[in-house]
Amino acid sequence: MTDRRRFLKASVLGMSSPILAWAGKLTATTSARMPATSTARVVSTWDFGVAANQAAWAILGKGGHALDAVEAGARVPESDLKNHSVGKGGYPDRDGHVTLDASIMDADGSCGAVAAIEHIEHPISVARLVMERTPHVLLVGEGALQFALEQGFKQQNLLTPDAEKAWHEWQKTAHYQPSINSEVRDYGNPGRPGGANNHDTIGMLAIDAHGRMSGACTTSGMAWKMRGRVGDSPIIGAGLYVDGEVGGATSTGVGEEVIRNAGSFLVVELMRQGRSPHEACKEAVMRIVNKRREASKTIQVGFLAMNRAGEVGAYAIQHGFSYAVCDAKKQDALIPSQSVYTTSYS
Ligand code: SD4
Repeated sequence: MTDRRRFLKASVLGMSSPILAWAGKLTATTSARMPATSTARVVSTWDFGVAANQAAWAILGKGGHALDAVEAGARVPESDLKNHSVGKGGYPDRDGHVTLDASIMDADGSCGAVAAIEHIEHPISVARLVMERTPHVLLVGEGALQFALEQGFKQQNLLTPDAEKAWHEWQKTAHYQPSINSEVRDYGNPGRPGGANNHDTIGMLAIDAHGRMSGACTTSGMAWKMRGRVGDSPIIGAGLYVDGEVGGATSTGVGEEVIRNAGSFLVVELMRQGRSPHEACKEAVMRIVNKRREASKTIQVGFLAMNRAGEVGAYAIQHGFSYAVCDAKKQDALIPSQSVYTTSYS
């Protein structure tokens, strides 16, 4: 257990820390009332969101643009070789290929994405260039790689020895069956000790000091997936959606369920209708659960949202989802999300 997790766990038990008091407000049944729009803030999924937020804050704290902030933040887990769910070091598909998905979106609806791109460490930066330098939204596979190389990105091997070893271990018992639900054992464990199926996406949302909102999402997708499988993360409206007039949302977990329900778009539309970020995330999660009661017991989906006033909310199917919040007052807060199932699955 990391020091941070230990601290959070101790805090949850002791209910004494100021961070927990703040977190408690954020995770109350309605989102906390947050400072005015002009106050910069960045939020990210999972514990590795803390480091990503700090990179984003280096830009936001100086009055920089939210778009630059989320790109810089997303690049942190993309380069973290210990993170087996994002970027370089990510677990491969069942044939041993590391394929990456990423999307980026700005307040005015501009967006770009890449799916199933290989050999490029920073798909989020390629996604940004798809947005800025092409007439398209989404490039996939070979074409995405070709575009990245044309733009000067370097081709490299993303399959690290650790990830390759885990893939070989998986092959011993998996009978070539693509993975989809096995991650729940780790999601169900708040400590998530980093087992072979430990798997999460980073989704980030930022508001800068000028009130501009942007979002980013990047992942290596489900470990041991079928070759060619693409999840929710690069699909605008599924893994990420931002509307500067309302707010933004992003997701983690089983992408197929998020895509089926146009998850992040749904969260933003619910906020447009007046729901708080927390209420909107909860309603989107319940839409998935109510459609697939039995299946939902063994899968994880989590949504994270922030509205244009800077209010933050999250909700997940399984216990164990967390999100990081960073602003001028606090740089490293990690907050447990509420969930449908409140006890550990495993
Ligand atoms: C996907 N949503 O590819 C991503 C993966 C993920 O936790 O978030 N896993 O479906």
